[in-house]
Amino acid sequence: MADLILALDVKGSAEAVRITNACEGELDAIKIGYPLVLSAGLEIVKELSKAEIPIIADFKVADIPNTNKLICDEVFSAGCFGIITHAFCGHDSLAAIVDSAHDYGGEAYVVCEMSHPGALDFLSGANAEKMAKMAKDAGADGIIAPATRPERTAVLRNIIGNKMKICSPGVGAQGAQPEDVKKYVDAIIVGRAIYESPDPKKAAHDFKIRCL
Ligand code: NUP
Repeated sequence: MADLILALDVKGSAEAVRITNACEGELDAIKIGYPLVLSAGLEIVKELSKAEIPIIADFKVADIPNTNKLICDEVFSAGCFGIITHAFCGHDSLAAIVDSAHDYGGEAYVVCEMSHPGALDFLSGANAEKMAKMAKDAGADGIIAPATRPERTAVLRNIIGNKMKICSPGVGAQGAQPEDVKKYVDAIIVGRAIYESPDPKKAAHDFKIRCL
């Protein structure tokens, strides 16, 4: 069974709260990112926290260690439970994120292979495998691996083992189905197929059932 994470890439707090409330009882976590935070401010975390489910900041952090730590300070002080980071800046940048997340009692997830077609240019293959190994060595809590390429997610699962989580985007609008990856992952990430649905609760419920 895989959890359901809503990718809440809507604009503004009113729409974010509307979708969150509509999906009450169906979600295991909410993932926020630049579209929402740039339009509504980081204060949106406090508002969404009323739903009492973990909030993960998908900022795909990619900077020097000091800047990464400063970003973590903001994210975790705002009330987020987790952060998504890139790993291609190297082991020290990654360590800053993982250590900072753990200092706050939070979790860090590392993008290894992305779900979109252009990922095949850089963020796939041997690079992805190297980053999965780096994520494991850094003590990260999980990785991001693509539902759109389940065979690759299986390869990355073999590298990290069963103690780390895999959160897998690409289900719904990007074409993957929950059944493609649920046996390899701990959670699927679904955005547009839920928040653009005329009935977000039903859409979320249907995905949840299909993750069983
Ligand atoms: O490889 C990735 N692919 C991906 O789609 C890594 C991600 N973090 N995401 C995010 O997952 C993307 O930014 C969006 O927030 C969500 C997928 O949304 P949707 O395609 O289901 O609408």
